[in-house]
This record gives sequence, C-alpha cells and structure tokens, in this order.
Amino acid sequence: MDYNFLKYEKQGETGIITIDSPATLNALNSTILDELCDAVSHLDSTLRCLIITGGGSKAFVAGADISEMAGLDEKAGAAFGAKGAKVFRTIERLPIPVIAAVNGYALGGGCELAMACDIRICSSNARFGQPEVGLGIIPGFSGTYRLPKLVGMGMAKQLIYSGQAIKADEALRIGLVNAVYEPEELMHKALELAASICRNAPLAVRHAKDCMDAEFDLEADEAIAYETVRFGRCFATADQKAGMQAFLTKGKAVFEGK
Ligand code: CO8
Repeated sequence: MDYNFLKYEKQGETGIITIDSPATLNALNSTILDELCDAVSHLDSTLRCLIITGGGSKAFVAGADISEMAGLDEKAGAAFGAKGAKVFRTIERLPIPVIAAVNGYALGGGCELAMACDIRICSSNARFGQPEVGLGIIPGFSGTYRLPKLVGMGMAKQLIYSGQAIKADEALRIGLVNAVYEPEELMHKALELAASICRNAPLAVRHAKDCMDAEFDLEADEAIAYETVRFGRCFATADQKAGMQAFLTKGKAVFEGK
C-alpha cells in the first residue's frame, strides 16, 4: 500500500498504520481520510490484529483539519462529518481487533478515531479531549455516540461541554485508555499486546469481537442467544479441536484460523 500521508507495515500477523503528517500534528483532512478508508478496506486477510498510531512524537491525531473545515457550509460540513464517520465505522467493524497506540495529542477527531478502535493504550504525554464546541461545532465523527459508551454519560457530557483536554492518567482513571506507558515504550507495548492476541485462535477472537460489539445494544435474552450461536460455531473449527487437544496433551496449539 502506497500513500502520501499514511505508512503501512506488517510485523508478523499484525498490521501497523501510521497517520503520518507530523507538520500538522496528523490533522485529518479529506485526503488522509480517503487514504485511511482505502487502507482499512484493503487489509491483508491474514492479519490477526491492527495497530493505528500517529507519526512524529507529538500527536496521535490533533483533530480534523480546521483549515479545511473553516469555509464549509451546512451541506459540505455534513458531507465531511459523514466521510469521517464512515471511515471510523469501517475501522470499528473490522473483523480483527484494532489497537490505538495514542502517542500524544488525541483531540477532536483524533479522540474519535481512538474511540473507534477496540483498545486504547497511550504514552504518558498523551492528551485527550473534544474541543469542538470551542470551534462552534460538535464532535462530528461519532464522538457524541462513542464517548458516553466508553466513559459514561456524565463524564462524556463534562468533556464535550467543557472542551477541556485531559492528561493520560485521567484518561486511564475514567477508562478511556487501558494503560499508560513511557513514550519510548508505547509501540513495543502495543506490539506485545498485539502478539498476545495473535497467539490465540483467530476465528474465536473474531467471534468474541463480533459478539461484544453486536450484543452491546441488544436486550439480555437476545444478546445471550446471539452469543450462544457463535459459541456453537466455534466447535465447527479446527482451531477448537487443536486448542483443546493441546490442553489435554499438555502441548502447544498451532492455530490456523480454520
Ligand atoms: N487542524 C489543522 N491544523 C492543525 C490542527 C488541526 N486540528 N492541529 C494542529 N494543526 C497545525 C497548526 O495549525 C500548526 O500549523 P503551522 O505550523 O502551519 O502553524 C501545526 O499543526 C502545529 O501545531 P501548533 O503550532 O498549534 O502546536 P502546539 O504544540 O503549539 O499546540 C495543539 C498543539 C494544542 C494540539 C494545537 O495545535 C491545537 O489546539 N490544535 C487544534 C486541536 C483541535 O481543536 N482539534 C479539534 C479539531 S475539530 C475536530 O476534530 C472535529 C472532528 C469532527 C469533525 C466533524 C466534521 C463536520
């Protein structure tokens, strides 16, 4: 994959997408959103995990590109919001787990991108926030939808109404990130976490992701029934046989994703 503002590499079964426009703190303009959409829509089917991070040492993504948004009218604003929302939904709906390695500012659309990922870990210099209302707009890349789900309605309302940024330790305290590391350790820790995911049966991991995402908005009986069907499907896989046989014979399973 060859892009102007993204780098893509693969380490083992983990893909790494770096949003790489450090001069503007990786702010998301239409070109970057198009490139990101293309990249996540054409991922290698052998991947078992994806990491998304930012280029440079200051920012994950400092938001949507304010210079591009400044002159938009209502129709173009809605179209820009829809473009970002579509890309982030594509990321959220990837069948494999996605880790956001947040290496600095994750503001506005940057925080919203991180929230579209399954797991967020960050560096100690990370800053999270939804400053949009200070610019006369709202978090328009699905932030009003995802932030309350992650941190609860009360905290989401405080963050969005105040527009105030929070530091990494506060993001950890409210559950917006799962762990905080020193900046030089972050990618290593992200890859270590990805490797621990890749060691497991890939179809089971995919079913687990699908279940958690689909069941979140379902009523209890419907959610439990949804899970039961996928649980049964696991028993149709060679990986389930390999995993359980390995346990019983004290061996090590090799999972082929079949
Ligand atoms: N858009 C465009 N350019 C940006 C952005 C951005 N979001 N963030 C930083 N930049 C640019 C700066 O303009 C600057 O460019 P230049 O060197 O040409 O002046 C360069 O990046 C470096 O930035 P700073 O000099 O400002 O760096 P500092 O270290 O002084 O400050 C900050 C870093 C605090 C991150 C600061 O840059 C900042 O406040 N940035 C804006 C943060 C922000 O408000 N983000 C939210 C944007 S709105 C949004 O994301 C909406 C998402 C939903 C869209 C819905 C569409 C309808």
